[in-house]
Amino acid sequence: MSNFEHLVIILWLGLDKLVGKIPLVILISWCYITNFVKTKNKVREGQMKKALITGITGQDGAYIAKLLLEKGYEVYGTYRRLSTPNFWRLEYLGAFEKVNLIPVDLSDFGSIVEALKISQPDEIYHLAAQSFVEASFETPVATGDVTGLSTTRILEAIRQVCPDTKFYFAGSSEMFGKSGLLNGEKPLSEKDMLYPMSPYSAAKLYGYWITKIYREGYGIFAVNGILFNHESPLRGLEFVTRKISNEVAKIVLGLSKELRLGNLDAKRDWGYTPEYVESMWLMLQQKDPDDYVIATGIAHSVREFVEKAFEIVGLDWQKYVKVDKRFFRPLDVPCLIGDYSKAKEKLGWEPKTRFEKLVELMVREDINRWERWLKGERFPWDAPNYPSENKIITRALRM
Ligand code: NAP
Ligand code: F7E
Repeated sequence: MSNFEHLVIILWLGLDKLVGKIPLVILISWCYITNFVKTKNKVREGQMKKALITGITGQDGAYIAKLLLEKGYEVYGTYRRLSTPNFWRLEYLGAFEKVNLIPVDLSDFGSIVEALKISQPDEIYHLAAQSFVEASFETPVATGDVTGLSTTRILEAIRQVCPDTKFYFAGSSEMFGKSGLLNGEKPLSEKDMLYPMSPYSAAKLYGYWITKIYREGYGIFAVNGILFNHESPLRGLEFVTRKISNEVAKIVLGLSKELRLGNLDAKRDWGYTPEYVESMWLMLQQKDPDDYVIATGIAHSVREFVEKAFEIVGLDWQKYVKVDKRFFRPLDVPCLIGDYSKAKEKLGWEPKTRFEKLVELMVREDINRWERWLKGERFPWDAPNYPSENKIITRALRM
């Protein structure tokens, strides 16, 4: 509905007591019907932009789907067939019913081509990946295929089917790897050396370079977002921030007794995901394609995250946290801090949510969810189905 239509309804509400409810119902129905017709006409006239999101079921995929819907896009998302459906994030954000889903296997070139033909997108956000660094040490070959090589499959499909489509690749701060250490904890910019320290970041580096090659070789509008860690209540439970916020919530409600973690000394530059997906969209609205670092410019250690999370609920973290070898990695980037000045200058993008606020909003949301759960309320949410990590035999346990 337009602002004018909202205003009319508010004024009418004032008159409602005088004239009764029937005219109000007619007016609201009329506004919704005209709005629906306008939207349909926009699609028919080709004014409405179309976006295709790979990895729409993940944290970033769900948030960018919501953002694009709010901007009036027609949104398509690819998903992979799983034995148990995984649409909880889209449902949580109220976006599930509003997006179009296309089954795609990223190892299957034909299914990617089909998805481009069905959606005819103006913009593609390629977010699907085996995104967990620790798991990439367990499955290095599969990670290379889905996180790295799938990027070439999509770019090649764009080149063949829709060369005017704009393409976003989800690059990662992990690509800087050892550079973070060699730099003496100086914030890293687009000009710094890329020096991966995991099969995940090596695969991302491949995706990053193939994106540049299709940009320079074929003139495709292809950009790399080099995003530093970004978190939210929709973050996967295996990542350290959400693992902490979820377990702190359970401990304070008497549902758990301890939190087992790996390297507490690692430092990361943690930002808030809804702000980071906005930067992806901004990158595709520029006149020319380019690559951008997105970060907050400040890093904190895992230990600091833990301290802050327990402080919020008034508990002493040292009584609950146990260090467990299983969660160490054969190689771990010690410190990553990003310099986002180019994004600030060219995109007008800046982070808003700082570390303390981020930890607090994640812990409070997990407490809220467990409280609702304990009262018997059922809603789409990952934690109740999450298995105990005690059964997981990681490579680090065998080293
Ligand atoms: P996420 O929550 O782990 O989501 C990953 C998405 O990829 C999910 O939709 C997942 O589908 C899909 N996927 C995984 N393996 C797949 C496969 N073999 N075939 C098809 N789809 C597959 O990750 P995220 O945090 O949203 O991150 C989005 C992207 O940004 C990823 O490429 C990640 O590497 C990159 N990135 C993330 C961060 C960060 O801090 N979040 C920072 C830099 C870069 P299922 O739901 O079916 O598993
Ligand atoms: O680890 C340490 C761990 O798994 C952060 C992905 O989105 O961001 C993410 O990758 C740090 C590491 O994220 C535990 O060793 C300690 O040093 O939350 P994480 P990540 O590896 O930084 C980048 C930018 C991406 O691109 C990735 O897709 O925390 N740590 N103890 C632990 N980590 C985990 N997961 N679990 C622990 O128990």
